[in-house]
Amino acid sequence: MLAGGEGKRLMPLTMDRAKPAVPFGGTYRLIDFVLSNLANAGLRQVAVLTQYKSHSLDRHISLTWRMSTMLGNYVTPVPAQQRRGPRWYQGSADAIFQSMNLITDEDPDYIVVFGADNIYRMDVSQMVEAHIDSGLDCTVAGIRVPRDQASSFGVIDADLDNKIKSFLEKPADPPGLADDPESSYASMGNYIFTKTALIDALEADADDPESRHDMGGDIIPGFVDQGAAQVYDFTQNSVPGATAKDINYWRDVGTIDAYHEAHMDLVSVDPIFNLYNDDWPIWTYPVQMPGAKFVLEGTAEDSIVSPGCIISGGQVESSVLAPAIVLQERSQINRSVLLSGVRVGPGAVVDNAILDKNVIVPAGAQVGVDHEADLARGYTVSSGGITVVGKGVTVSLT
Ligand code: ADQ
Repeated sequence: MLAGGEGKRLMPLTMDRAKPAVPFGGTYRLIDFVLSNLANAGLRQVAVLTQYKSHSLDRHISLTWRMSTMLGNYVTPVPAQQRRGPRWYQGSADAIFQSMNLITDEDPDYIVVFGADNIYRMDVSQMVEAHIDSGLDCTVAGIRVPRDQASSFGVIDADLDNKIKSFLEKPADPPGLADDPESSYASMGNYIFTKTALIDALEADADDPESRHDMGGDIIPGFVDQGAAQVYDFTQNSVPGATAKDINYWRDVGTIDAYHEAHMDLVSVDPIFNLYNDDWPIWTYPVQMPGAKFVLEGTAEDSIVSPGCIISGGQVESSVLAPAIVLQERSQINRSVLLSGVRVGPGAVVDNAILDKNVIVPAGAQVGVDHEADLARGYTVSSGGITVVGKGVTVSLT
């Protein structure tokens, strides 16, 4: 698993944590989704390659994802190895290259290389089967996305039997599909390789002075050039308990707007992504806190409120509250995401905002109501109009 991404576009949420460790959905971290998909599919020998600000990620993995070693299962964080001299990983391919001893020690037939920062459910074993059946060296998971968003993805052109004809990493002007010109076929950043082919490709890449050592930019196009790559269409995948709405839901939450929007997908009455599917659970660290408490006419509508929260006369609408948040009388929280430990004082208003851990919104303060005022106070405002307040900040009144 690749979990060393810096997540610059999620700043300030990634100021002190790796992108896969960013909290999501109240009680989860982004990495829990892919690890749940692997674990539920029976793939339980997982090395998580970390690098950037990995402390909270390491802690989360070792607390949450301990597995029985007696059965040969493990999820291990692997810090940057600096195997090729004193330098960090240069790109995602270099991360795997430098951790090659993990592959040679285990000696598997196939290697599943997945990204760590997307929200979705997937039965990965179905993709493994498709890879084995094809006899090809490389399988890339693909999904249709609106063409105007496709330039942040690898874009695939495949023929009718799924063989990839071309792969363009983040093209400025992404090609549309023949049967749907306003959509493009995007790589989900999830790959399966036949072991020997991956080792050969990584060794050749390591010696190539022109390469940026990136999986999407260098390794996948190399397999495509050799005619050795196929696409696995995500719409072929199904997990038990999926709803008509959330079957094949997949979101890259790499920007503030996408992160906020994916939270809104959780909280509608008929959710676009259903966290409550027990047939394909998303696992995380269990919160050791009492249930959320509502007093003094505190209410929450179309919202997720995590354990340990006290809604003391506040009003919450279309929002996601992580554990241990306290809202005081007449406070209003609307279309917002509050991370753990946030305190909101009497009469304060939080609208279309993301408040990182332990932010304090004092009595009468407003966030997300006036973007000029938010920017003037040093908060981030996304292009989609979402205000983000960084960890531990006390919001000023003006
Ligand atoms: P990006 O997500 O932009 O595009 P990248 O930043 O390389 O690509 O991140 C991919 C994964 O690798 C993430 O899980 C990240 O945490 C991890 N990663 C990045 N650098 C790393 C490093 N040095 N060490 C360890 N892990 C690292 C990719 C593909 C696109 C595809 C999108 C889908 O390149 O083709 O469309 O994912 O989201």
